[in-house]
Amino acid sequence: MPPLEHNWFSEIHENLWPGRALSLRMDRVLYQEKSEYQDICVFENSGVGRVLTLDNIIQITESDEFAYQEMIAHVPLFAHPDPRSVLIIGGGDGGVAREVAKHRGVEQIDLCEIDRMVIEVSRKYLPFTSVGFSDPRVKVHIQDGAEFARKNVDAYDVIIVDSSDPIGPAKVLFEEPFYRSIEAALKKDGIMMNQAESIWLHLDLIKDLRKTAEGLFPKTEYCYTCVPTYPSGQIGFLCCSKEYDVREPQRRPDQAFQKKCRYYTPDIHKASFHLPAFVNR
Ligand code: SPM
Repeated sequence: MPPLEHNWFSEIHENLWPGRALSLRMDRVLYQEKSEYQDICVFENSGVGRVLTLDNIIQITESDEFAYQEMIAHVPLFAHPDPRSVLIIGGGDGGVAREVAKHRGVEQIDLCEIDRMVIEVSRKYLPFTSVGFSDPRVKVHIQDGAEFARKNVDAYDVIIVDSSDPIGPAKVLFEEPFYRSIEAALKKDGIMMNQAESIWLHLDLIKDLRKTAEGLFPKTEYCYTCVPTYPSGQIGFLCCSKEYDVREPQRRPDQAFQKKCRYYTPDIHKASFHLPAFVNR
């Protein structure tokens, strides 16, 4: 249960972001239960709308979720010339599926989420993201993502790992054996996009992840987006590719597609790979 102090939620985590916390007033708590894996809470805040937290960590807010979901989906999908099969690992709120489904050429969207309750709660309280589940191409698998990837070799053009932070059920998704299974689950020119934390908080973790990925993929790059309600306001992704240079979109969104995006543009795609000097060093 989130720490309640005069109805304020504070995202306190001494290991992940010591000594700091973003606070949001809980104007109305819509849901609060413990699943088999984690605490799940949905509340409303007058400034940022509906908020989903897992184990007291903000996963999405209605006001800025698009900045994350669009980038984790469209960067790898536009970096691939013809993505047809996509696997989403995690993504139980449905927002990444919503974005992937915008790509008409994609024929198969498998979503593997370990916690059924996250999907059920999102369907009920977060219609703006769970709309992603209504696309007929989306097939939901309630399973451990690492195991699912291991069993599906040479199967996907793009794999998106929309995980929570590297603690609890998501910890394994930041480890070498998981990266190895993803490499094997991708086709010979496949691309993986993995939630890879903040340059302001987790440089060492990013360095380690990149080292792991570089041992397996010929091209590995870090790109980022701005999410004001995540600690530090910034979150990045590791984009690992077997063939294409992911920093350049291989295709451009047409006008109709671009109209549906609030964050992604081809220029943002390219810009997101340019990193500050202290990170490059
Ligand atoms: N579909 C959206 C799910 C969000 N997954 C990522 C959540 C990360 C939350 N912590 C951010 C910490 C920033 N370093």
